Amino acid sequence: MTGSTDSEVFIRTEKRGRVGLITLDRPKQMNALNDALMDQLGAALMTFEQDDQTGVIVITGSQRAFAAGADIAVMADWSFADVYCGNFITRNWETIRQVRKPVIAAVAGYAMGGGCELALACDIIVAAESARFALPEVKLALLPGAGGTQRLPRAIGKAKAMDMCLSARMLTAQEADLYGLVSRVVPDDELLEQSLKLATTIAEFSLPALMAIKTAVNRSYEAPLSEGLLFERHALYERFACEDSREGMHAFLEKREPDFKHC
Ligand code: CO8
Repeated sequence: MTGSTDSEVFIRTEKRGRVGLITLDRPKQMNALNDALMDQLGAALMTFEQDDQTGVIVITGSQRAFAAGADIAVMADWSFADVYCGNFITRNWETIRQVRKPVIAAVAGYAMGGGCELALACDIIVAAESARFALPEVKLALLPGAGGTQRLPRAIGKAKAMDMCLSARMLTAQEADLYGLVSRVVPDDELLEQSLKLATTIAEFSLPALMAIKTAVNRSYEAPLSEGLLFERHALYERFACEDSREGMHAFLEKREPDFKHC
């Protein structure tokens, strides 16, 4: 049912300063997402989330594929009972939603189906020129089930999202940039370097401020404007209870670099 043995490892993790890097590593299947990979990804995300010395997390894949979607070979013979009783997706796909630190997807090659949805669940997508984004589940008589029908229209609007979901249209990195799906496009050979550079820049800022910003921006998807504005105002007030905010403002006035303690 899982398409792997318990001992197989499908991700690699490492620390680069205050950045936690997670590399999806299931090359023969183009990083197709199975239970074991998603369990390992969830565990790695939570490890970095709980690590005081990590400020930002980067998820990347290979040159050929960020991830080609859910593992079709595993899903092919599942029944309704398998997915319903087994709580498919919900049981181990949504750990990323619990992460309060910023998460960057560094995408080269194919980001398809669940792979595209994983990127959409991240806070920033940096795309290599080779990146290709699609939600081709319709070809399998399925539909995007890990947030694609909800996050894609919020990212690029209904017209483009319907086109992608209903026709399986694949976007180039340039199209994804034009439509607002990705934050920036970089040459392939600079993807990791530029993503880590961006992550390092972000990770140097005060972590509680970063978490508050992430929460407030995400709230704009969930709440009416008046509620979102109220949430934002209180999030700002809370910054004044934080040592880092005083340090940031005093450092500016004293024309020096701030020394954030991430508290
Ligand atoms: N699942 C399983 N195996 C895969 C997958 C996949 N999603 N994608 C690629 N592979 C395997 C191929 O079967 C092939 O294996 P083998 O060498 O043993 O034959 C190997 O990876 C290389 O693939 P290709 O030979 O097809 O390589 P190409 O360069 O010709 O094509 C593509 C690359 C375009 C990515 C092509 O492989 C493809 O179209 N893959 C399927 C993409 C897809 O349909 N994704 C959506 C899957 S459904 C889904 O994600 C549902 C989401 C629901 C929520 C998610 C919950 C987990």
